Amino acid sequence: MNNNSNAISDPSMMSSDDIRHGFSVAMSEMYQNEVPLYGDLIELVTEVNDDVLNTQPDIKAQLAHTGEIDRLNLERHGAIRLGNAAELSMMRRLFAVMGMYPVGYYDLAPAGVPVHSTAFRAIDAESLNNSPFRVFTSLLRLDLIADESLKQAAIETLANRQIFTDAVVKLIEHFENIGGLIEVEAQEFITEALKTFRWYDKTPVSKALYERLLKQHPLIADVVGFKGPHINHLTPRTLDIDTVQQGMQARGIPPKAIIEGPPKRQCPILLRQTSFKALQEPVSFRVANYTQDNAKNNANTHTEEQYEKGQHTARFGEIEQRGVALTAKGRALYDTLLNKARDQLGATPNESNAAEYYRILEQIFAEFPDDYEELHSAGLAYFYYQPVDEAEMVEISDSDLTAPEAKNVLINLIEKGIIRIEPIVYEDFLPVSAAGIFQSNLQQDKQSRYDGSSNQQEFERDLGANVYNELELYESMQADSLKKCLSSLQNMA
Ligand code: OOG
Ligand code: NI
Repeated sequence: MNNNSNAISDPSMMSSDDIRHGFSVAMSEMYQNEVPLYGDLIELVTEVNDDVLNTQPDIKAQLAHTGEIDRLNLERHGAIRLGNAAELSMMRRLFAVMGMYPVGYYDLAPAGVPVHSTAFRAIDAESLNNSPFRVFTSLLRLDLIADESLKQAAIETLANRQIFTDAVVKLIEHFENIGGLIEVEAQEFITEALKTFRWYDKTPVSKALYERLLKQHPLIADVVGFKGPHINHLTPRTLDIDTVQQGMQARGIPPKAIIEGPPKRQCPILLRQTSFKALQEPVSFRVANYTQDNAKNNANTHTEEQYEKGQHTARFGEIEQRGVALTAKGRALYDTLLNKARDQLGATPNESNAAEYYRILEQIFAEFPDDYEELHSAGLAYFYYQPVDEAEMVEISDSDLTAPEAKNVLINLIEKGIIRIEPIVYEDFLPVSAAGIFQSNLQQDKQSRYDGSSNQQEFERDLGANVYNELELYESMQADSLKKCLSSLQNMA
């Protein structure tokens, strides 16, 4: 797998980072046209971010040190839902053209959402800064449907659809053979790939089948009932999610009840998310089902397919605030505290108990250190190590840095102001939050859960590849930065 998307030797080839960037811009334009409220949300987020950068110099300096400042306005993720293994594995190959690889495994079944998921994204620090675009990609778990005849109908419907154009498949194969695309090919790739993600309001299924699917689970209707995996939301990154949440209401953008994830903190951790509620959109359900051949063979046949009107609720907009990535130890603490807060609330957080939920959350998370140096020394979060430009140089010998004292040597250098730590931003997702986002947009209040056990191996088999472990990626980003930092200090001394 070509992980280093910048290392393309042939200069006529476009870098995967540039293709991803072009695709992400085109996708955002398309979605603003399809869902104008998303455009309003972007305006609001841009205003709030500019305000934070102008009034909080520490945050601005930190984003400048990590290189994130340049990507802030480009930043977004999207989400799609796929129907079967063939779709998932071709999607993996499509994303690989753009330097996006599957990272992490999320099992949503315990939270009552019949999917399991991964996130396609760039994996090295430089590529992420060039374009952080990610796509949360879910695969429907039809094995969790108990109704056998409905399951069969769903499987057949999915087998009959082709979500990729012939042209994009050819370009993917060409990319795999040659190792890159030249600019015109890349442009065509973007245009053709986008067709997979656009909205088609004419359904390939009848209203009756759609309604049976809907009753089983709204998510199943959203996947099986449509021609393709329409992008269901895009999500810009904000530096102040609480302000955006309040601002949404004022602008007539209806927000979901609560912000998912950790509470508001001085040093943000992981990911906080909220969304505006999904729109009710008009769709046309197929009535007659004349094939092309029928139409040709019988001149009297009415060649126009017939449709009846209906509606569907699926597409929305989301915002996220990202914080530092947590180590396994930090993540375990996060999960424990989040569960404690939810147990104490004793219900799914919603409109009626939102204030109470935030109060409990803040009180329980008081236990989570809220200071970068403390998070670092306690081994709870990942950081970049950077030499401080104006610092007085010291001599560090390699033996100082051999375990187990190395961490103390480092902490000492940080205290002396010789090395600076900067948070490594969390690039991934959170299963409990994701379930909350799904649920708030599915018009389904009942909290169900599926007991079918989580199966990463099955997911990877359907994907046709293993997913990357996100913790290993952060670990190696941190280790790389330490190596660079120390060698530059040693050179200066
Ligand atoms: C995906 C929901 C999860 C997130 O940001 O956690 C998600 C979906 O609704 O398909 O996007
Ligand atoms: Ni999302």
